[in-house]
Order: sequence, then structure tokens, then C-alpha cells
Amino acid sequence: MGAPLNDVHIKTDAPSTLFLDKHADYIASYSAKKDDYEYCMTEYLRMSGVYWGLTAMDLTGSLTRMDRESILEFMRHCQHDCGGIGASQGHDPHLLYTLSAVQILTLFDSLNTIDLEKVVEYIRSLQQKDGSFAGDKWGEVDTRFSFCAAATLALLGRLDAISMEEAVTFVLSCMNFDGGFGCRPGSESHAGQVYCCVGFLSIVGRLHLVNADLLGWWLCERQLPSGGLNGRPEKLPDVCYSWWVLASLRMLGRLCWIDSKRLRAFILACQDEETGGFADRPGDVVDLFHTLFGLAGLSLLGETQLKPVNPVLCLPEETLQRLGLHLQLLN
Ligand code: BD7
Ligand code: ZN
Repeated sequence: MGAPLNDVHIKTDAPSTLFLDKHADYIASYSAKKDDYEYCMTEYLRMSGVYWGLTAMDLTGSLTRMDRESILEFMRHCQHDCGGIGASQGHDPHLLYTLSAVQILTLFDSLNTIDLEKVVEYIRSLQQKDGSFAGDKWGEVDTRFSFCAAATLALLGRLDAISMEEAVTFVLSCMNFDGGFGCRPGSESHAGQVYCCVGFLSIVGRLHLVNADLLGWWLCERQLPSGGLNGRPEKLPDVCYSWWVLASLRMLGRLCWIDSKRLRAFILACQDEETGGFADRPGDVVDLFHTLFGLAGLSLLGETQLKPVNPVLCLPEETLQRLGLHLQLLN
């Protein structure tokens, strides 16, 4: 019998231990190769790329290998007069990159190096009458942007700046019969969107409004025979979904519902032994995005070679402790 069409086969010689130093080398060399084809192709999401690389590096305990001053200098060129932050210099501001930027400043303990009052004003300007958030001035609404707004304001200690009851009502209106969440009312449940909505409710202290048993069950059903997790029914497993699903289960206090031994084996199999880094699936090409979410997933599974990661903001727990930030988790 062949492997099912929507799952992968893990070879017996696939990596089964964590190549910690290799990953730190991969991230360090990625940021050094600035004329690389891949580096150029990802300019439209650079700010997030910097966040993925720095957080992954910090989880391995090697953040000091990154050039703090040149990153802070890069960031000063990305804030616009409206207060919002773009992916790179000359790119339009967006809530996605505004959150990545504030996460980077938090890692570097340098929140005071940009105009924070203007950031708060930018986020406030994007809230709609129904409580939802547009991602930028063009106005597309999505529960991702509710998460970006709440996460950024929480890091800045300014959750008071938005209309909270309306924001909560909108996110709850995106809840489905299966306990999951979509990007707008009536949209199909998707693990990335579940993470954003559960994360939003954790930040604003309303996790009790989720049906944790029903949603926990839907999240567990994302695990396939290979041990990997997918983002919705019938899709292939992908390392980054280890993060979106596992972090959601952790917030709901149901992490133990997953087969963590098989998931760990799947994530480890996605490492590239030669180059370092993680790919979406075993044997694919590695990237910074899957490297962060692979490491963060392993951290949630209790990997002792990595720093503990916070399931809501995907930053090291020690960084959030320093800020004195409290995020709700269910037991
Ligand atoms: C997700 C979707 C978006 O359209 C925009 C932003 C996000 C979240 C964002 C993030 O994690 N920031 O830290 N994700 C991305 O920036 C990725 C970048 C990427 C592009 C191409 C290949 C790998 C990564 N984006 C924009 C995505 O759409 C990824 C694409 C992907 C990853 N693995 C397979 N495909 N998908 C993704 O992040 O899905 C998780 C998710 C979906 C909806 C909401 C929140 C998370
Ligand atoms: Zn992925």
C-alpha cells in the first residue's frame, strides 16, 4: 500500500536529533548574503524575515551573533509619518510588519528607539465600526489583523487605545460550528486563523469564551499518520502548522492531546543536515520562516536545548517576563 496522498513518508535515515549549532549558522549566514536571489525575492516581507531570524536565533541562545545596531538602523527607515511600519524602506505600512517591528524592538529591549505614540495612533486608525481591523489603508479586514493590533498594543502596554468590546465581538463572530475560526464571519476554519483568534482572546483575557474541548478536538485532528500537522482537513502536513496548532492547544491547556513523540520526530525530520534550517516537509528547501516555527514548536514540546517560547507572541518567555506582560492560558 502506498502512502496516503495527503501525507508524507518519513525515511528511516531522516534526522532524529536537533542540529542546534547548524541552525544558528544558517540564520547568521542568511543575513550576511544580501545579494542572494532569495534574499532579494523576499524584500516585500523583510521586517517579518528579520523577526523570524532573530527569534529563532534567540531561542538557540545566540542572539548576540546578530548585528543589533544595523537592524535598528534599518527599522528607523521603515516607519512612515502615519506611524505604521513597512516591510522595507519605501514599502507601504501594514499591521503585519508593524507587529514584526515591535517584536524585534522587544527582543532588543529597544522599544524607545521609534515613535511609539504614532504606532498606537496608526493601529487605532485601522479599527472599523464593527470592531474589526483593516491591515492597512486599503481596508482588507481579517482576524489576522485583530491579532496584530492586540499583540502590538500589548507589547506597548497600550491595550486601552482601542474599542475592546467591539473588537472581541468581531473575533467571536468568526467562530464556526466546529469550534474553529476563519478570517471573516462565515469563513472556513483554518489553523493559522485559529491561532490568531485564540491568541487575540488570550491577550485580552477572554479565553473562557472559546469552546476549548470542541476546538481542542479539531486541532488534534490536524495530526496525520506521519506525526506532522496540517492547517485544515485534506492538506499536507507542514512544519509551520506544528506552531499554529501546538501554540493554540497550549493556550487552551490541551497540549497533551497531541502525540508529541511523533510530532517531534516529524519536525526533526524537516531539518537539513548539510545547510542547517528547517523546511516545510522532509527533503524540501529550508527557509527562515519554517526554521523559526520548527524551533518554536520543539520548544513548546519541551526541548531542553532551546529557550522556552511564549505560545501567544512567539517570543522567548524570558523576554516577556522582563516586560512584566501577562497573557492568559487555560489549564
Ligand atoms: C499569514 C498569511 C498572510 O497572508 C500574511 C501573514 C501571515 C502570517 C505570517 C507570519 O507568520 N508572520 O510571522 N506569515 C507569513 O508571513 C508567510 C510568509 C511565507 C510566504 C511564503 C512561504 C513561506 C512563508 N505567509 C505570507 C504565508 O502566507 C504563509 C505561506 C506558507 C507557509 N507554509 C506554507 N505556506 N502561510 C502562513 O503563514 O500560514 C499561517 C497563517 C495563516 C493565516 C493566519 C495566520 C497564520
Ligand atoms: Zn509552512
